[in-house]
Amino acid sequence: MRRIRANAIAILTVAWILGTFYYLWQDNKPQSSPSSSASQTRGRGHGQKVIPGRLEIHRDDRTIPLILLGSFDEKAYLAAKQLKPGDDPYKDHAFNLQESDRLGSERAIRDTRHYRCAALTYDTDLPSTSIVITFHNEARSTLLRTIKSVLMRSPPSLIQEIILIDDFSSDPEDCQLLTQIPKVRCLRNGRREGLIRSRVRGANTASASILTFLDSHCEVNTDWLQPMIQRVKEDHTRVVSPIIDVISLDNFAYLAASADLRGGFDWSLHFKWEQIPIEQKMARSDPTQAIRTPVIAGGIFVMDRSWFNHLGQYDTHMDIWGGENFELSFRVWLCGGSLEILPCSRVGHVFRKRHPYDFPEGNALTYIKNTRRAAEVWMDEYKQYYYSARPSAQGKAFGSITDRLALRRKLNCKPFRWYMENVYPELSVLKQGGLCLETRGTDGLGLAECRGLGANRPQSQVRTLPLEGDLLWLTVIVRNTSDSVLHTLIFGSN
Ligand code: LR7
Ligand code: MN
Repeated sequence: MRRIRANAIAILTVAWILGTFYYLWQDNKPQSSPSSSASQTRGRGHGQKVIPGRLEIHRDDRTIPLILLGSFDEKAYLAAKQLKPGDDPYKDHAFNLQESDRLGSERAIRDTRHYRCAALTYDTDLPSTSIVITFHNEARSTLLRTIKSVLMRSPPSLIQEIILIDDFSSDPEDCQLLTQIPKVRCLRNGRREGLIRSRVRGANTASASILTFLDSHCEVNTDWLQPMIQRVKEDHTRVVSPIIDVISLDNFAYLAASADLRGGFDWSLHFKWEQIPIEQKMARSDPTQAIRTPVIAGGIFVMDRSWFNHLGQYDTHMDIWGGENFELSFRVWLCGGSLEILPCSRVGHVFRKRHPYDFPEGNALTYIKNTRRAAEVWMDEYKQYYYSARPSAQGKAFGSITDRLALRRKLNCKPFRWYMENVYPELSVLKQGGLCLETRGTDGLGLAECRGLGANRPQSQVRTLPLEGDLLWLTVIVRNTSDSVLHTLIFGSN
């Protein structure tokens, strides 16, 4: 009896071991069925999810491991540019290059969307997009991570191509070698053009009907693309942005940004994130709903290609960096379109504290030239507030705007007053015309009667302009000559 029981246990044990081996073998066997397309997975289990640590890329309806990314040799690409011991890791890129290099190119990041986003569905026949990424001396590891995150986290059928515009970086191979990755193309500028002309060049060569712009140090998150393409497909005049998450410039942690923000600016045309107005916030019952925004940050957005061209692309007389986001935003709103942020689309971006590259004409002059062009073409009588907030802009060269004014007439765009009343009424103007804003002691600021006239006015006073309209609130930022903020004061009417 005992022997029989012992034998039975032994047989069962052997059967169990054999069964386990068979199961594992089955599970690891390469799966060859051609019909199991997008839902095919490799590795343990038969779930739909790709397991972390063995990320895969979906291409042409087949599931292939990322290592098979064309003939591209990732290791060699990254190894060719290594920090040397003792090098300052922040010097060339204004972020911690050592951390970026250490991370690898295909890390998992947290899905930062509201949980209700995961339940949304999108049309199965969404049009594909051309991704346009311009860069000047971007770090190889951040550039590659941008591209790989796009390939890993987008439905392959939606990615027509990834167009890199190398804006005259020191090493042409930074861009060129990446064309070994399927779908990646590279255009190199013969001289430094700046991001505005570079993006236009990219858009002009794009073949998909929808354009997607990205900075060269991003990481796109789960299902980032579908919500944006869906909104543009439904109405081609919409220009849409994701919520832009923060990638730490120090440790490259991926941090969720607040979902309650929109793009705004002050009269000096400085972009800022601001709270959605309280009435709008209270009216939002659905956290997945689009958020109307007066301006977009500028670097990460999706736009119908014909609409981009119809509206006059960008002002190509703007140089290097800055101001193009205001110009595009004003133009979109005033000429029949709209701007929105989609909370179910998330893209991480490395925010920096300084520009890691040079401006051939200087940073301040370039920003003034670009923003002056935006103000002169689009802001009508409101441009006076720009000049009062940025007195140094007066008299600075900004080139001819004849073509852009003609474009504005041709497109029959609305006056800036319409934008002020309907899109951004929160940016109101100061009523106390004729008073002077003065510094008081080391950290105070206030309105007072003007002392002295013209050149005799004390340096501590700036004259405010006679303004119309109701004052809701106004933020006054006082900067010193090197653009550091000395004071920030908020005036409210009630
Ligand atoms: O001469 C240049 N040529 C380039 O190709 C200068 C820059 N570039 C590239 C650069 O490599 C990068 O990929 O242009 C891109 C943007 O430059 P950044 O990353 O130095 O700019 P930013 O992130 O500080 O600036 C924001 O505002 C800019 C105004 O011109 C652009 O619109 C950027 O695209 C924009 N970035 C974003 O919107 C990401 C979110 C940040 C915010 C707010
Ligand atoms: Mn950037």
